[in-house]
Amino acid sequence: MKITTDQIQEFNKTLEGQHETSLRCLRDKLEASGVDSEDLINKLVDLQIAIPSWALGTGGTRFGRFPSGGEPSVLEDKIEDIGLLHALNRSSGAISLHIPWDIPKDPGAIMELAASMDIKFDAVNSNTFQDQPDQKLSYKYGSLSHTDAAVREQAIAHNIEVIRYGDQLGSKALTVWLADGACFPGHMNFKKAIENTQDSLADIYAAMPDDWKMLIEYKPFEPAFYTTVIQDWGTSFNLARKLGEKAYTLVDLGHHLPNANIEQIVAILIKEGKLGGFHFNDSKYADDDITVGSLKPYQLFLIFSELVEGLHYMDQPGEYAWMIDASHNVKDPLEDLLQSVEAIKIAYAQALIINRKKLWEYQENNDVTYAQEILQDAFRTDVRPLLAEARRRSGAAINPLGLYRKLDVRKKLIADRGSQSKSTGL
Ligand code: PSV
Ligand code: MN
Repeated sequence: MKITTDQIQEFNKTLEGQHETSLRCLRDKLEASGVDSEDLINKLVDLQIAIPSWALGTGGTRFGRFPSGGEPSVLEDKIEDIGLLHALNRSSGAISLHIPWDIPKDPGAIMELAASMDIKFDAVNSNTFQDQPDQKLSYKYGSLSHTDAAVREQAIAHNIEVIRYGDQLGSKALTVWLADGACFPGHMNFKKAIENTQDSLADIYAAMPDDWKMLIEYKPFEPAFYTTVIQDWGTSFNLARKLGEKAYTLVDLGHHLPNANIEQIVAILIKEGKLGGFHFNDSKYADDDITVGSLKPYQLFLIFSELVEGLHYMDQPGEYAWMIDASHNVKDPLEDLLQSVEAIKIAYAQALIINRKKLWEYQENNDVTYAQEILQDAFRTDVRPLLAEARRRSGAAINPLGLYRKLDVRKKLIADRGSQSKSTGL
């Protein structure tokens, strides 16, 4: 299924009057406080968020799964789904593949299909957390950290194979997330496990093309319940530091123990030049993988505030991988992804309107009250008309979710693919 320019324009016409009124009000308010709203709109047009190939189907837990139908079961259909998202918001112009869930059988044809929808290939993800049917050795007790060198070699070879796939598609980064860890105290020798991991990563690093990045994800627990080998940002940072300048830390918002100060982690990684990118999601308890910004929008805003602050701090601002990593248990995955992209862009726009100079002044003078005020003033500004304008100018829908519902996209996907079609992934 495709959404045409005519459908978008026709829909936008019905919303234009109301949109222009709210945009005018917001622009007046922002210009009065010295914000260049044109510049802001351009920045919003430019921000693209990668969609993971595994988030287009219904997620679930070990207790069950309740698919709503029309899921994309092959890579071509997944790209088609991202094409729909990108047509609706013009902000989802990248896909992140998980191998072997989504092996491109004919890379040339896949690239052509993606290019026809203006979609690029973001970081590729390896998978040594599951055993595949044709696999020789098991990852039951780990992969890159395993006690047995033969298992480590198999996991290294897999990661190198993933790089090769990504290279054929124009990806420039490998994301490594390890489920390696221990379920019970005593099982894992901490020092040996991290040493093995460091050595295995060095072999993978050596096989990366020069213009690639390695993004090392961390997570405190799950699926291992006692501990994970790369449990926190410090461990990831240390691995990346030792590997070299092409290795970075990847921050998945859901991979922190409760109440961790993620914005501070982000600031320190920026300062050290080791922030590689994000997996955006939201959570209340642990790795809940729910819609970005649905629970802690202020935290998301504070993270973006550090990112914008980083633009001033660095001589050369870093280029980060922006990706969603979520699971949709009871919502239509495409609707959830539209909401997530919107939440990310709202946080970004709010961070851009912070009066940075004043904030620095208040920080220097320890004016605690006004430092807080300046942040909250930006956070409490409804910036959605700016997002809508950025979309309108780039040929997207003023209200993507509204058009998605109006066109009855899910119903059409079910008619095309059937009510039982299942997506690969977790
Ligand atoms: C692990 O929880 C994780 O965040 C990693 O990024 C995986 O690759 C992804 O989720 C798989 O769903
Ligand atoms: Mn993740």
